[in-house]
Amino acid sequence: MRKISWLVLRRFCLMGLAGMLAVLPGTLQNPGDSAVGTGTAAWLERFAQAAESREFEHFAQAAESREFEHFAQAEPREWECFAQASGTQDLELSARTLTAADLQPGASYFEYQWALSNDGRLRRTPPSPGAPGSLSYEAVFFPGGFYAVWGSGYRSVSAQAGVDIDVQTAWQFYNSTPERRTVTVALIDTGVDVTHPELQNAVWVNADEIPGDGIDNDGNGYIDDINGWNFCDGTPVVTAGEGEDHATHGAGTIAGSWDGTGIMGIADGAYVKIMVLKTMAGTDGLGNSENVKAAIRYAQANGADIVNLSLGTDTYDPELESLIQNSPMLFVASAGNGDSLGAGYNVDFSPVFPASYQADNLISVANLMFDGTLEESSNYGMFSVDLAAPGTYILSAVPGGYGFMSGTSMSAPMVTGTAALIYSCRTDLSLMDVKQAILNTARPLDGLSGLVGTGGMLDAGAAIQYQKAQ
Ligand SMILES: [Ca+2]
Ligand SMILES: [Ca+2]
Ligand SMILES: [Ca+2]
Repeated sequence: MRKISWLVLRRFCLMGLAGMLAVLPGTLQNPGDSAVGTGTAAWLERFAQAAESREFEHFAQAAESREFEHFAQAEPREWECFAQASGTQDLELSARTLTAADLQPGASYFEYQWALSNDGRLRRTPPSPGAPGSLSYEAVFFPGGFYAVWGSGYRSVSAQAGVDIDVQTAWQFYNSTPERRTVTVALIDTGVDVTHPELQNAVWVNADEIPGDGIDNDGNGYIDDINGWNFCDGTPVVTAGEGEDHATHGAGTIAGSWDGTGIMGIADGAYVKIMVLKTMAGTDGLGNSENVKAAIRYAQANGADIVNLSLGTDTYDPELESLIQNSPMLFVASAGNGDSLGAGYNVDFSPVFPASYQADNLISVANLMFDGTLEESSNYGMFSVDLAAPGTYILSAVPGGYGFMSGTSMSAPMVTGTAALIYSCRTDLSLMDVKQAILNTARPLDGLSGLVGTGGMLDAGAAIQYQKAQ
């Protein structure tokens, strides 16, 4: 078999999928994030085998004939790959994903976390013109070696040193403060790998519930809900085994362990606890408003402070809006990943919910590229979107390992993690103060001017030192 040394994976196609499904009434979804990482090894193997056989031609032809739905339902990752290959005659197939050689067990991966500390070395090559009829591609270079190439159509980007959330200043301040408050963060999302070494000590535990006895010990209406609830299946099993890279990744960004190995979460998992509320099912991460509303009610009734909503729909639900507006919790929502062509759009005019709901306790987040501009696929809006945060080539936990993912679904957890870090050590601030701290200290960037309300990006180092106006 041909040696696989590159990976072709175009975000465009997941966008297409998201755009197609977004019109279904009442359908919520994770807004089209793309992903590659150690968790995708099985898929890569299948891709490699298919590429060696007639099967690939079959898939490519079928994709051209627009049997997209079939592939979306059957094998989304294959669909994504084969669909983007359609129309090509001379496809160069090569793939290389992060391996054990790149990410040594026990090593720190902090240098890969440009969102937290950007030294300016990360770059994306110009798309190669390629041979006629072939895909062009670009490589993404991290210090220590490239990890992947992505599909055509994206501009060349070189990182700007310092375009990061300045987490080190935030941690320095955090470590200088004497008080800690326990903060519960509800992740309304897919399930989470709660046994992941990055997360196992940061998962919320319902202290009033005895797991596995078939009794609702705390009388909250949910039997054996020890880490949260699976609203898709009506069970306490929050690790259900599919599509869980999405929420596991977000959880790692928020509270990945500070143990010197793997990634660093923004907040301290010793005090910030992840309540897992699975509402999004399948590898595509699809859900509905009823489950999201039930999850919000659960979060509020069981002590959550902050709710991360890396999901969206174009269907307005007044009950959901009212539920958010009248909640004491702070909500953080993704602005969404653009249209079917992967182009970000203005959600002031074409709203994405919950990001476009008008609520004092809601922060909506766009995706910031590592050169300080808005990512091409990120939605925006002066009235609906508050600020941008890093969301592209984000390394975090995925079931069984680590992976890079991109999208506004990765941007929202940056804000959620920062809010949790601040709220845990700034016992003088309310959750609404924390929102003001984050918005009032957003770092203005020319590339964000006129696109998001603050015209700026998340600055955790500044936000954590925010002084309330007297
Ligand atoms: Ca219970
Ligand atoms: Ca029980
Ligand atoms: Ca770690």
